[in-house]
Amino acid sequence: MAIEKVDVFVTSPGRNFVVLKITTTDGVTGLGDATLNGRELAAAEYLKTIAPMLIGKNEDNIEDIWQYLYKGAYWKRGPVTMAAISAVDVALWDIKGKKLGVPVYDLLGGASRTGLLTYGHASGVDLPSLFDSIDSYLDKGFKAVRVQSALPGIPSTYGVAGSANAQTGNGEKGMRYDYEPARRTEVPVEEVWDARTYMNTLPGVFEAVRNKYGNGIALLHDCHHRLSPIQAARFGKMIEPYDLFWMEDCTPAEENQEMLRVVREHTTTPIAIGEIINSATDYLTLIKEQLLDYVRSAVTHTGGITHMKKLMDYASFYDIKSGFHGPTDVSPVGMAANLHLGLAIPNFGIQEYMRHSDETLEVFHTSYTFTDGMLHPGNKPGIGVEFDEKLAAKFPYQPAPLPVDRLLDGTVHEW
Ligand code: GCO
Ligand code: MG
Repeated sequence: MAIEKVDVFVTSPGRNFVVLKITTTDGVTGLGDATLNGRELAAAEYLKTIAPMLIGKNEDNIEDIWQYLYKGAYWKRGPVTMAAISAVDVALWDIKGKKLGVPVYDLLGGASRTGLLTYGHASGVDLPSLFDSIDSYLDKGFKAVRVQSALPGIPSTYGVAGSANAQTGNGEKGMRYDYEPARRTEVPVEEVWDARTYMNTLPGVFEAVRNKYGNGIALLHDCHHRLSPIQAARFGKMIEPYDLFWMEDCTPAEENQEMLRVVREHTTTPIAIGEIINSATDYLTLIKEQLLDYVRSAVTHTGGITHMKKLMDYASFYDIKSGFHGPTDVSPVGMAANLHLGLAIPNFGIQEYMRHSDETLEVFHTSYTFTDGMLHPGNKPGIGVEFDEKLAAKFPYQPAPLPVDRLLDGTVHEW
């Protein structure tokens, strides 16, 4: 009973993914996800560096292996380290579930609910295309929808299908927003950002959406780190009448977390933050001072199930809920890990869900289900995902860095 083999795969079925497979001496395998969008090879190299250290360790001792990788590295935290540790951690939970014949959520205390409220990504270059997009999500059964809109005079902006670089997708009705494979270049493409245009446009968009659809659906929005604290405070206040479920990453609070106090003092619009925060330690101030309402981290970027469970347990004492990151750059393995944890914790909030492309789903066989706007991880032992290595080998890595943003005067800005 020991770890015998550690394999790292970088594959690109529709987009790039980093997959870890751990095999034990009795032939049980577990999968982990270390995909770090635009920096995939760095995460894969980190895994290759730690792989020999895992051989011979008892796969049952998940916590000890976590501490060994985290404290033992001397260099703590950071996205590459935490994505790699996460992949090992999820693979070990997968193995434990398979060995015991139970789904991972059972190991985490069992199901706290019957399914996970899920939101999809609607967007439009204008109101009619936005309404079409929202309709297509409502038709699929979604009860919560993220709303993103193009900005007049700005050629393409984050989150909007149909703007310059988005792709159409997967036979789904309407356009689909996803940065890969539209952006396969070694050097990032550049986009333009203007906060004034944004703040003048978005409140009217939310008003139009509420007028058309009423108050029955949950609406979410991602500001994608683009506002200053005082702009975010004003924006949150401006959109209060439209009752958003959350505004996400309103300001880049991962560096100066105190900035969120300014936002909090001015608005009751709920705050979701953290998709690029990668350790529980980095949430301590945010949670203790109640500067956020939803934790946006993904299991796959934040040290795995072991670490995220601790983070969410701490958050639960402050009534702060989960809103785990679930874009297509979280692989189906990472997505399944999010779902198992989300089903088990008492303070689940909502789960983001962008369906992966058909190509991706041919390589990763999932057992999670989507019914009536709710996801469920399924009841297979472990995390319930299988990986077709042979097929994966047919999709070699291609560089695909995320875009870089500049202001109208050329200044580099958060994307
Ligand atoms: C989201 C995110 C993503 C990120 C992407 C970067 O809320 O889903 O903001 O769209 O931009 O995951 O890798
Ligand atoms: Mg986001």
